[in-house]
Amino acid sequence: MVTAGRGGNVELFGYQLIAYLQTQVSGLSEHRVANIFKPFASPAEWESNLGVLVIAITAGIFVVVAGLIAFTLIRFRRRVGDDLHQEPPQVYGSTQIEVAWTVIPILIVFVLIGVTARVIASVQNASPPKNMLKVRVIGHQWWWEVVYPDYSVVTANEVHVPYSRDGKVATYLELQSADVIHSFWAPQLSGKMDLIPNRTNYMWIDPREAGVYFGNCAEYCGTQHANMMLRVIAQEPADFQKWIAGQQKPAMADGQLSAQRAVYGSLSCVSCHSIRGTASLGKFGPDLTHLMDRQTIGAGVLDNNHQNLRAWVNDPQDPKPGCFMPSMKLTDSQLDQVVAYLESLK
Ligand code: HEC
Ligand SMILES: [Cu+2]
Repeated sequence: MVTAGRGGNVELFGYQLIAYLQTQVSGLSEHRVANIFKPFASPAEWESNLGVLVIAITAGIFVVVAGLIAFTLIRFRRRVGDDLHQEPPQVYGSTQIEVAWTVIPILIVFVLIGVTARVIASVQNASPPKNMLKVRVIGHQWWWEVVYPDYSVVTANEVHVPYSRDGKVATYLELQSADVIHSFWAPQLSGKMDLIPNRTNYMWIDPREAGVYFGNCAEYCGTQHANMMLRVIAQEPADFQKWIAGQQKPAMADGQLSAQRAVYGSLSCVSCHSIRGTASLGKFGPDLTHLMDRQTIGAGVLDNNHQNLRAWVNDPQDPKPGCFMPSMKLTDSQLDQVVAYLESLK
């Protein structure tokens, strides 16, 4: 479901406030703190504008109503010397006032319905530009499979796309699920869209600036839902082409590492993970063909570096309890060899 017009929601306001304070305290970039009021793509911008309009209208109503209440409370308060046995003048029935307070709210509601419907329609009905890139995103408990069907590329948790300064390039996402319902949300690029089993949903994004846009699963999907993070990495179109060409290559087969590769190949990793160009053909977990290209491990739980990779392979249940990769109980030397092999997957 597209959530247009998320403004006026107390919870979100709290989230935005915290996000704002985080940027101030930590000096993190704005992309990292995914502020819906700082959109970087058309759908997000239209929705954010709508949110601001809704907040402005409802804030206007709030000021008028709260102002009248405050005025009444002060102006007509009980004062010393008031005769408590005498009723104030009673006023019954004013057609004019009743018509006004019925018609004005109805008009406001219809304006809000109208602008919201228009934004939803313009996001849904946008026709794909000629230069569109197709990316299939498949939600898994608790990671994202990212497929480029036109390039035979499969990766995980990071969606590389070309950026589009003039709106002439856009990425169309086909959203599917391998298990339960998830929801794709990169707040600075677009609204939320559910990934539903046995169904394909669509959304599109056209990030305007190169950079990393942070997102998360936005539909509770089990214990590690909060650690189902994603990154949209928008690149200069030429850099994107370079990236995709690199991804199309099969896995590096460094002759020096044949012993290490053999250790990996002898373990049951191969029944869950694919490494293109090898006999590791599992489909249950993320494709590892170009693992070292990724910034994180475990859908954002750990930065991708030597220490963390070793810790992950040693026991993924420690950084990500409940995740569907078991601790493989490797010996120290197996661990060293497997990690050395993984680190060659550039
Ligand atoms: C039962 C299936 C299964 C087995 C066996 C398995 N894995 Fe995994 N692996 C997974 C799943 C599922 C994930 C994704 C976990 C998550 O992020 O929630 C994963 C994630 C990973 C990741 C992180 C990938 C990324 O991009 O985040 C690495 C690296 C990895 N596995 C390596 C291995 C190695 C090495 C072995 C063998 C020693 C192995 N796995 C055995 C299922 C498995
Ligand atoms: Cu999810």
